[in-house]
Amino acid sequence: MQIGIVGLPYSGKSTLFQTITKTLLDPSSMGRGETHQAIVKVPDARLQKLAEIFHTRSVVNATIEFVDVVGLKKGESGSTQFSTNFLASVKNNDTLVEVVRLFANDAVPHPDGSVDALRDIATFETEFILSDMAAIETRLDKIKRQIQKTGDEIAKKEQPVLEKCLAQLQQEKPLRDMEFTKEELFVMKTYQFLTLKPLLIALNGDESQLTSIDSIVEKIKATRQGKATKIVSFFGQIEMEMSELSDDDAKMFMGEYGITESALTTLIREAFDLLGLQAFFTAGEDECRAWTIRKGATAQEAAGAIHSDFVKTFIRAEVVPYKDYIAANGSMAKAKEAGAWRLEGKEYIVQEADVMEIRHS
Ligand SMILES: Nc1nc2c(ncn2[C@@H]2O[C@H](COP(=O)(O)OP(=O)(O)O)[C@@H](O)[C@H]2O)c(=O)[nH]1
Ligand SMILES: [Mg+2]
Repeated sequence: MQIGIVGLPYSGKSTLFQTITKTLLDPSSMGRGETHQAIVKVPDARLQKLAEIFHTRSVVNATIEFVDVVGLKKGESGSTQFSTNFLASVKNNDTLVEVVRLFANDAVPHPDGSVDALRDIATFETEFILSDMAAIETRLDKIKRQIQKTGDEIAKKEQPVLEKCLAQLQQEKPLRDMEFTKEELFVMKTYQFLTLKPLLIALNGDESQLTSIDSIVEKIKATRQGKATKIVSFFGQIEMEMSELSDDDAKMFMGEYGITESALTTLIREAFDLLGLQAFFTAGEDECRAWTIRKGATAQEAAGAIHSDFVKTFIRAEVVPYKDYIAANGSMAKAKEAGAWRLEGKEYIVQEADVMEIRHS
């Protein structure tokens, strides 16, 4: 999974990127506007616990790739220019984290002259809507000519889907708010529409907003409903300082500020939720590992996440819910005695945090 971090200049994207990926960017490279990418281990206390039981040699976390998407610049007219290049690099991501500035900082003036989260959110929405509309209009023109000329069957299927999308965008609404059938989504897949991507709006506050940020989030939530949009907050500067501390010191520091969860933990949890993803585990002395699958995936699909061959060679899955597995101290036999062990077929719907052993031929 690839998460793109977007936002206006000086909203705190690179600060967030450096904090969650624990990398330090060379300030000169930031000035050159290079795109930065890093793979991050999904922190998972449950996986650590499994590894402790087995004194496991190898612990493998699930991973997510984060991209600090650069390329937004102030245009000649004074407002931010959403270049074709920028929009193209946004398209490559599965989901977007949109950093919106709440903090005041006279040393780095906001590109639009004042701090106004709702305005910044609207700016992005409008630009993304216009970009999707332009792509659809160009494509519809082509398709209509094609249908007239050759009666192309694929084009005939595409036309109503694109028209449905266009109608929504013309009402200045993003595609992610709509319901689509599987078939429609399949047709739309190649376009990588920007307003279809799940959106996580991350409000970047500062020290003076530690106590008021929750009410700011609530206020913005009230105006921004939508099934694939979420709003969270974080404290860029504070987290940046924290990331330089040892884990224990960081915990103390967080406690002092009343921050209960790091930005990384929040972002990953919310992104998993937005994308409808969940984890399952495999555990043993050699390796404890977290795997990512979509919610509603079957045992057979889960096996396929481990190895594509397992889809065909799948026989049964031994399944124990995580809590019961820990209670049985990692012993399938003990879990069986406790009545928590099950042998499931390929249609079994995997539950969040199931510990599984795949039997295959
Ligand atoms: N006061 C304050 N300054 C911040 C915060 N987050 C970022 N900054 C500063 O804002 C400037 C721009 O941040 P940066 O992460 O480079 O923004 P980007 O342009 O979105 O990548 C830097 O000088 C940061 O130190 C914050 O939470 N509070
Ligand atoms: Mg930056």
